[in-house]
Amino acid sequence: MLDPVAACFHWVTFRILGVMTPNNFTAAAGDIIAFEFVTVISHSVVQSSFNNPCIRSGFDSGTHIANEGTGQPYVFNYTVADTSPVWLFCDVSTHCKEGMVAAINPPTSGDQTFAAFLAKAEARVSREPRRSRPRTPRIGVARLLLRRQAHLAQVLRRERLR
Ligand SMILES: [Cu+2]
Repeated sequence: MLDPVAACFHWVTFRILGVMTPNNFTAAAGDIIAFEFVTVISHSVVQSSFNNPCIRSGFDSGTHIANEGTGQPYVFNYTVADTSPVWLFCDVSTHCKEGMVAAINPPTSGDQTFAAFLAKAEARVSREPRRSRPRTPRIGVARLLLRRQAHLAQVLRRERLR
């Protein structure tokens, strides 16, 4: 939990491995959430909805990395309007369905908790059928070269027999 005395300013840091830290917390109207982009891997913070965790339906920070050259974090500030839940995700690549979501003021009970939101985001992965590729025998380059040599030798032998 964040210190309620310092609750007018929240820092949310993006980590490389798909997590916003913290990813679920309470904030009061007027509080500023500073989303801190500290990695060389792009992330974003985009508002979504509980029912569609990975679909934009509100503000969008744009895609950011740490400031180039200085390595200092790029900071995107968001001011909390009221205490109703704000659902968030990163819209870069597959980060959302890998669990890169967050919520400001999510209900702590009922069916719209942060855990339910996270499960919904990640469920998008399991619902997508895994593409099963027909297995083609993989021939290493060395074996391929050996085969080619054998073939050439055969051709030469045939030539000599003529
Ligand atoms: Cu991301």
